[in-house]
Amino acid sequence: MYLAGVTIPYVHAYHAENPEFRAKSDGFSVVIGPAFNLIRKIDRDTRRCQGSILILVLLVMGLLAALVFRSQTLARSRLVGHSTDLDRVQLRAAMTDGIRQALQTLADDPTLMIDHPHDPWNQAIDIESPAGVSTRVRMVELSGRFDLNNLYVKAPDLSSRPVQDITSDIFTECGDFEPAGRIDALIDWLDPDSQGFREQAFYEKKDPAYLPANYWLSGWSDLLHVEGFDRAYFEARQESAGGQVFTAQFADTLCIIPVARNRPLVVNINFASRATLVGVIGRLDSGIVDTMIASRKDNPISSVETFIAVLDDERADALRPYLGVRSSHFRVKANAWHQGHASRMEAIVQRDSKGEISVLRWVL
Ligand SMILES: [Ca+2]
Ligand SMILES: [Ca+2]
Repeated sequence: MYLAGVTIPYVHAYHAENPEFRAKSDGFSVVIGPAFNLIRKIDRDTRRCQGSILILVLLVMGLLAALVFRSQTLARSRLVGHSTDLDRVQLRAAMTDGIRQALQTLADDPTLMIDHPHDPWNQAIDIESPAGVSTRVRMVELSGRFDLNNLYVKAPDLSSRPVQDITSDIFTECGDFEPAGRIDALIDWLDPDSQGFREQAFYEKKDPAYLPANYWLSGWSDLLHVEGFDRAYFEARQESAGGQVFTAQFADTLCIIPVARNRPLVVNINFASRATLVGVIGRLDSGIVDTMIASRKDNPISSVETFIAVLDDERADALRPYLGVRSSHFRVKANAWHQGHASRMEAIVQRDSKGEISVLRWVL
C-alpha cells in the first residue's frame, strides 16, 4: 500500500541509499524494505506516546504558568495604577490647598493700593502635609510687565503715548531692532476687523492655511501663529541674553493677560524691570527710570506723580495712563512632590482694589 500524497517520492529517494530505512511520521512508522516494497505499519510506539503525553503535560503546565504570571502582572499593574491615581489626587489636593492659602495672603494684603516686592504675598509658601506631600506655591507678579494684549484697546486715549510705540521700544530693549512689521502683524491678529496686511487673506495663503484669531492672546504659544513670531525668532532673543544693553528677555518685560479692557493695563513701577520702564517711558526720559529704581529699593513708591512731575504736561499726560504703584494681575504657581511623583498647577488671577480675587484662567 502506498503512502498518500507527497511523502512517497521523498521515501523513494531515501530508499535508494538506505534499503532498511525506517521513516516515521506522527503516530505511524513506515518500514521501507526492498526497493518499491513499501509497507505501512500502524505501530503506536508506546514510548513515543508517553513522550507526547509528557510534552502535552509540559505544555499545559507552561500555559497555566503563563496565565498565572499574566494575572499577577495585571494585578501588580492595577495596584501601581491605583497607587499613581492616589498620588495624583494627593498632589492635586495639596496644590489646591497651597494655592488657596496663597490667594488668601494676596487678598489679606494690608496695602492693597501699593504693591512692592516686600509684600507678604510675594514670599513663596512651603507646605509639608502629614501624608508626606511637599508643596511650594509662588506668586508671580505680572503688573510689572507690559501686556501685549494692550495692543488692542477699544477706546484708546489719544493723548496717551501710542501702545505700538511702547511695545516697539520694549522689543528693541530685547534686541529686536526692526519690530514694526511684527507689531503690525500682532495688531491685525488681535483686532476684530480684517483690514490690514496680516489678516484673513494673508493666512489663507499659508500651507496649511488658517485664520487669524481676531481676539486676545491667551498665552505665549499663540504668538507662534502670528506672522514674524516663529521659534527661531524667540531662540535668537534667548541667545542674545547675557550682556547689559538690548538683551532684556520677553518673559521679564512683557506678559499676556487674557482679559478684556477699555484702557491699557497699568505697569506697577515698584516691580517693573528697567527695560520695561525704559520701554514705557522712552529712552529720551530714561533718567526718571534710574530715579524710580533707586527710590523703590527699600521702600515702595507710593505715587507716580513725584516722578512724572519733572516732565512737561503733555509728556506727563502721555505716560500717566500706563504707570501705577498697584498690582492687579498675578500668576500663582504650585508644585508638589510625593514619593517620586511630581505635579504642577498654575492660575492667572486678578485682584481688584478691594482685594477681591477672580481666577481668569487655570493652567493644569
Ligand atoms: Ca500691597
Ligand atoms: Ca484682525
